[in-house]
Amino acid sequence: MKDASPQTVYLSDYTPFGWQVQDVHLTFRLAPEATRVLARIHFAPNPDAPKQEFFLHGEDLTLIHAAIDGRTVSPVQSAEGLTCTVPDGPFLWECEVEIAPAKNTALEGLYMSNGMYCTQCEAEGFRKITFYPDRPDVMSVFTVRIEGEEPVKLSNGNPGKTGEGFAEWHDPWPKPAYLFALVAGDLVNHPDRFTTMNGRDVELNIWVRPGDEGKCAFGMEALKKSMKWDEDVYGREYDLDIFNIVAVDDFNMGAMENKGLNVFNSSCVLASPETSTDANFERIEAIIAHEYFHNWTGNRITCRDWFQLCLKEGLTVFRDAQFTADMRSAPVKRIEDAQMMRGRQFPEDQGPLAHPVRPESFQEINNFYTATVYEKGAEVIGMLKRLVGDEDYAKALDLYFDRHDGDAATIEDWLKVFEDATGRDLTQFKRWYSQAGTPRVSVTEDWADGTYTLTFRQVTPPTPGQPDKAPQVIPMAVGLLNPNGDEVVPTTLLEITEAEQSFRFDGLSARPVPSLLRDFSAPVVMEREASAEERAFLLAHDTDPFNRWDASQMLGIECLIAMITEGATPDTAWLDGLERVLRDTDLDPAYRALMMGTPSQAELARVLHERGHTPDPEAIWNAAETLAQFRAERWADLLPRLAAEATVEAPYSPDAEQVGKRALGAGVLALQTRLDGGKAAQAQFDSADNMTLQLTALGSLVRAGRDAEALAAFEEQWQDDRLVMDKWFGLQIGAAAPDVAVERAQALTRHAAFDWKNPNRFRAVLGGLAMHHAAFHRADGASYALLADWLIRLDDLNPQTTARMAAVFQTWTRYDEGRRALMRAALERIAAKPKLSRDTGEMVTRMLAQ
Ligand code: 0A1
Ligand code: ZN
Repeated sequence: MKDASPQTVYLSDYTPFGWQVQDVHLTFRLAPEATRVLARIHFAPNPDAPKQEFFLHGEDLTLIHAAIDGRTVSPVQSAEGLTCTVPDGPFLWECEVEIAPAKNTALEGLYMSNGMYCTQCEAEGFRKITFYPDRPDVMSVFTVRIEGEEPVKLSNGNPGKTGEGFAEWHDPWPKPAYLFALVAGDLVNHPDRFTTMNGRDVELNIWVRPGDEGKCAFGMEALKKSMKWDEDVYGREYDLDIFNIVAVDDFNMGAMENKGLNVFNSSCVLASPETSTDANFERIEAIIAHEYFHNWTGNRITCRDWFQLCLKEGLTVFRDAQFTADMRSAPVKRIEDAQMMRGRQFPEDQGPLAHPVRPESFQEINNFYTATVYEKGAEVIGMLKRLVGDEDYAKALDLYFDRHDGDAATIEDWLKVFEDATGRDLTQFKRWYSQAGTPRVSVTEDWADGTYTLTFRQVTPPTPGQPDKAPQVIPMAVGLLNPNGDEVVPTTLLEITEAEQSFRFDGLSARPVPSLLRDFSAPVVMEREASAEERAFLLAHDTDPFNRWDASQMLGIECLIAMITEGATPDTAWLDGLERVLRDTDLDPAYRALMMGTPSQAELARVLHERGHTPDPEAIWNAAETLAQFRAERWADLLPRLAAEATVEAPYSPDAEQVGKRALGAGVLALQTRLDGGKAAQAQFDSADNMTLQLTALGSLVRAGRDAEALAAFEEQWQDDRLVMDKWFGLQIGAAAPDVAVERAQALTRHAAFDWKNPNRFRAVLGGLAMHHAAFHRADGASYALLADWLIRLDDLNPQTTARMAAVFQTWTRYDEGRRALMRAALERIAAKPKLSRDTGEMVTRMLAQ
């Protein structure tokens, strides 16, 4: 029997829409409170669909008039849409509705941001614009006319006629409604051009509010690099005469790949050295690439239904990761991706919100834009590529683009392409799409007569709705080192397919030290009782940069866990081994900066929980502080040397080399501040000529509790820059001591510039608090209560952002009884809110079901 809830949608219920949409003509008469949308749509019966009632989605629309083939009709309306009697053959549907973009605070459909009209239609926002079969497998050619006084009026495709008070656009590529976009406002552009591999001359623009023109150059370069890379690496060429990007201040997510008209959260496109950090620059480059790459993986080949979301997102994240690895450092990118998986996806996969990469049911699709669909979805593609090899991956992708261009495809289509291109049977591999949960892989070794045997066992713990799991295909990249540190078996890919499976290595002269899961070759947890000596050996000798880093992380975790659970002192053998790595000037500073980092406190809580302990956030905080102080003192001689290496003499550039140096410098400054009470940080703050140095220094001053003057100076300097002020709001919570962070957050919610309706600002403050492990889990529950208060308040206005942020409670069952009760109470309070949105309702119900 199905879920009692009537709104649950199931993958197994998929039925094609009964009509094809031959073309769509839309006219928008813009007005903030009363925009009129006129639609003329040609429908024809779909021969491949079962007979069905004619139903069009529509929400929050005032129907003014509807006609079929010129004759007025009176459809039956509900909260979800309308039904209507229609002719047996093809017909013309005409419809006029009224909507109020100025009142749209949910930021879905057509809304206003700072006086500018913009749209967000993924996943199901188009139904708030007009009545339509708002599903990704219904694709059509759109022609759009925008009428309004705004100087700039944009939509998808190529520009058509323009004149006094109107602009027309035509998109020749059939697309689903979720890729529709419209923007109108007082905007200025940063223009450029790109010539494609077959000589198409493409006009490029980044459109921004007047005053922001100076922050577009980096994004434009990133766009051109992305266009070139997709041609060089995937053979994919751009397919319109124009490509527009628009920066919007109020946006629920990072950006959106609307055909020919990408809309970006301004934080993900605007950049200047004075106002953006290195991390901002890197993120902007990656997101511009991601949205651009969607043109082929998402737009030209789209998803049949929303259950297939990973088809476009997993692949596009995988492609943007390849791009970043090519533009910057591959090992650094791989380590950052593993950190992301462990920090964000593993907790999801191991908690009440766990779901397969391709979910099988949902109530609100907006709740499934998750780390599992995106990041694990990308990891699954990475595994596939490792298994079939680079050449066969390229063959399979060529076949995918050839076979499915213009389709709304499924994961079955995707896997079939690999099967056909390589002759492999991917039946078992497909479990990566259907089974939720993080596989745990344990390993035992055997050594006899020159033969070394590794025996792996895999278990995937139960997840909601999936008590039993079958073994998955795990590509395990392994290398073997001799006791003298030489690599005797270079990276070899073992294919684990059984619950328990052994692999033999013959002809070895000595018992080797294994380097397992090299390059993070599968998104699994390795459970291996390795000795500290063995890890220290890998830290010193492993040729795999990921595993070298991971050896240090594991030693760090063991060290902190021993400090927390046994009151041990810090592991000096680890720190000395690490110091040797940090002193190795042959190693890239960016890599050494990552090496210097210790596991996050949330990560420690997760590992403690995995090992059967109840994490104590205060004890974790104290251990992390003690270790940091210990490192600072032990490395007192090393720090000035690293600081010198980290100094950049050249003018600021966000290139990989400079970014690496500054990252190393930031690690040094954090420790230095513990020794000098903030002197170096203050000097850096006073002299900084770029935001990376300024913000790093401010963070250190906040951590040292010497921040009053610097915070005031920073506010004074940047009060007119929204994106910089988001950093100011976030940092003074994120870097604060746990006992003051919640009061700070509370005070900041009363600050005149706390515009809680802006998702970036809301996230800076409330998200900043939730990301601070020790502060969020303060034993008195003050943070839980504050979060719940604000989520309840935001839910009426913006369900999507509320629901996403509610996930901060997903780990609630890991903690002690007191905290559990307080978090449960917070969740129950949210659940009890009158008129709770479907988005938030689904999230809290899933979390409380545990
Ligand atoms: N497809 C976009 C992300 C996105 C998803 C949903 C949105 O609104 C509900 C907005 C953007 C991407 O992957 O970049
Ligand atoms: Zn995407």
